Amino acid sequence: MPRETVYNAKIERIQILDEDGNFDAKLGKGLLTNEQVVNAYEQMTICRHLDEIAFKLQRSGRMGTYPQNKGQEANPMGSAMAMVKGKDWVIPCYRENIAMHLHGLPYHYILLHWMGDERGNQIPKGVNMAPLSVPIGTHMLHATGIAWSMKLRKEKDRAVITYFGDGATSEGDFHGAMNFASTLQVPVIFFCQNNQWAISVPREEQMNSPTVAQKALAYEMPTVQVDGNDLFAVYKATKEARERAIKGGGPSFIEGVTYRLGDHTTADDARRYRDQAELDAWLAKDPLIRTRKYLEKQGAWDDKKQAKLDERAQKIVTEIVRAAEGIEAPKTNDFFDHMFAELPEALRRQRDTMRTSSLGQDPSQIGLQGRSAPETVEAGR
Ligand SMILES: Cc1ncc(C[n+]2csc(CCOP(=O)(O)OP(=O)(O)O)c2C)c(N)n1
Ligand SMILES: [Mg+2]
Repeated sequence: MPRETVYNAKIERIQILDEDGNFDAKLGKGLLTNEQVVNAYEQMTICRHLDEIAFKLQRSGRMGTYPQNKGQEANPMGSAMAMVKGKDWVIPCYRENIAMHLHGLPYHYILLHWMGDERGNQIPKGVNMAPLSVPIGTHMLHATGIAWSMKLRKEKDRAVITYFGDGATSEGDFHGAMNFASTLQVPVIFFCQNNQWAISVPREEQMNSPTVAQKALAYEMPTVQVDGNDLFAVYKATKEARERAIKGGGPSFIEGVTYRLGDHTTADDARRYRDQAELDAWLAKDPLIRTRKYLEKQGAWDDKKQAKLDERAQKIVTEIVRAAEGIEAPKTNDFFDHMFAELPEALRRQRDTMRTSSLGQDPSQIGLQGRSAPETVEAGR
């Protein structure tokens, strides 16, 4: 038996706009108009303002917890621009505020989610999106399922994009979603935001492969690595993946290499496990600075425009916070009203008595007659 190579592979990396604002005119030709880039820059700036305010809301006790998007904005921005609002589906993780907003979710829904208000997860009708997902990896299966339904229903010209982190690719759910998507050849784009960290675990400890993109090779999926802080590269890769998907070419994988400039969440302090030098190096690669440099070179941006934008962003963010905090208080009955078509008897009693123990729910029992139950009876409950 001879020895022979049965599989050869290579992973391409795309970068069009580097960190100094240099633009690869050949690769980037005709990709985005200045108007589109200005709009993207404005969106990313508004998102950054919101991010900073959300952090302060948590610190001042007005929000439970919050994961900053800071530094990663070009990934969701460039990719969401390449998808079609109202047609495609977006299945997010929790660092894709811009993508959710661009595809129709009002920003205050995201704040409500992190304030612990379920209404933040109630996606408005007509918005093709799942609520943001904190359980790592579970939602990628939903993305594959939605794409499968598109295929079964013979819905042309639609695709799904799902976002997840580098750490999520160590989950079994990730591999299940990838395998089903590949064997069924469904129109889904797996977009990994490789931000180098899974809470305090660095990428090199999380996986032995030098790229995340190569994980898709096992599923025979077209796969590419892009500079995830480069709006143009992200847009190009996603556009190509979408075109392939709607032509029946099946799923694709994109690794957007970026960096989490903030802590994992407001419950974390990244200074305890990562070097300031590493953070400084990535601060210089910030997608907002880079996009602004590009626009300035194009003569499409200046300090005056920046000052106006910052002022506008502040007003917009103030309105978003007002909408979230101004929402009427939920009714206690809401707990019961949205889960079952017909409320089971035990829950009906809980609702009517606001007590959870079967003893307390029965008004004929001592618990509701103002007398406390004997120790021995209570202890058995
Ligand atoms: C199923 C599951 N396991 C563990 C956790 C706890 N957890 C929250 S975020 C996180 C790390 C995720 O890292 P990554 O996928 O790289 O996303 P990032 O936070 O870097 O954007 C973990 C382990 C969780 N939320 N869900
Ligand atoms: Mg990560």
